[in-house]
Amino acid sequence: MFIKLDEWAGRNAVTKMEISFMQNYDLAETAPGQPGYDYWNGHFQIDYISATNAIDFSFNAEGEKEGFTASTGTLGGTGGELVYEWDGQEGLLESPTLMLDTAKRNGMSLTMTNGSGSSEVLIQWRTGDGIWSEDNMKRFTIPTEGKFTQNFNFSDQTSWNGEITAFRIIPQAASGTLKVDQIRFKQFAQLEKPYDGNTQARIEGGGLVIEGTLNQAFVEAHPSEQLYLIELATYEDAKSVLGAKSAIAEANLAQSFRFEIGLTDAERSRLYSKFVVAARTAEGEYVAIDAPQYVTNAEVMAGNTEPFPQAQSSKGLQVQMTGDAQELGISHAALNVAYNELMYKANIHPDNTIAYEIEGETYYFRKDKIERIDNEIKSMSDNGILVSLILIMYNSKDPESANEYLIHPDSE
Ligand SMILES: [Ca+2]
Repeated sequence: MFIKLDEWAGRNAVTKMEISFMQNYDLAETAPGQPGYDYWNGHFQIDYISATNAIDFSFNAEGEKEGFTASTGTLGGTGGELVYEWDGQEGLLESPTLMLDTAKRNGMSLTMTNGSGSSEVLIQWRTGDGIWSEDNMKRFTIPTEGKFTQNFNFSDQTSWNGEITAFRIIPQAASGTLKVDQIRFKQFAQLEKPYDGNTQARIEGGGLVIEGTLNQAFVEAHPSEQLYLIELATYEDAKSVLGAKSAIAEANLAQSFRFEIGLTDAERSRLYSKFVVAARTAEGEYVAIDAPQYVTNAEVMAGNTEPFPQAQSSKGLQVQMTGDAQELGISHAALNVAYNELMYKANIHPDNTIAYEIEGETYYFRKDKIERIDNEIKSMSDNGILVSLILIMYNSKDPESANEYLIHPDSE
């Protein structure tokens, strides 16, 4: 609650403040006998009262700077904006004293015009200890022209903690103007802590190489430690499963690292796996240094390296009747393929089955369905039509099909 006193002549001679509430000032919604009808049953608490010249950080009162100060240059409140001009040395804007609870507000939204020419701005903050520390800063990229509203999210900053007592806006230029139309403190979605390194996975010399780099600061903070390579299945969520995994390789924790592993694990190919490189906390928990990575150059394994064919024209259709498609003279066609119709869950119709073995397991495809699709595709591709397939998994409960394993139990 803000009580504006600036136009009150007595504002410089306040000796006592009394706060009271009016009882029963409006009984419109209160029936006789209910709490509040003839007595107060509520709770009244004041957390703090501060005398400040901050109004609402909208800077809409002409000439009002709302308690902001500048280290150099000129500062004024005009046209609904806090206008800062500086020239010759780097300046900064400093807020009045605040009492901002970081548990309730993890960022701010600024509407401003950046006339500094720089595409960056630093926001610095001071907490209860009163120190302007280099640790209490975050750099943001901002537009260099036009008026914009941007969210400045500090939820990834461990030093945005406790009570913020002031903040600074530090433009990254020796001269320019900054016009601040409005500042709002807000609660944003939690930002993920940025990763401390980066990783790539690729096929090299018939094996797999997972290599990358770590930030210098991270390396210095973890002397003589190890990095761990962890293999995950496509569907596994690194955050929830990492703790239960064992590393498949280790390397020294250094600014650059490299793991070399086989492309297969016994019979199983690792082409569909994703790889996490992790360090360990003092408690022994894995901490990923980058997001999980897939192999990025699987094409080096391809048996067929013909270039992708070019369609003769842009004319194309999603096709139901392949005969029609040919008569219409299209150059490419899309065919729906109902994947739920393609497999048996066991070898229950050997006369109508194409068995396919991979990684020691046999899968049973329905021969009639596969041959039908094959015929449809061939009749079009023989006529120079480029065919694309749309794989669709219908939620069919055919008890002979493998659908109970193919359809996710939570799907709708
Ligand atoms: Ca304004």
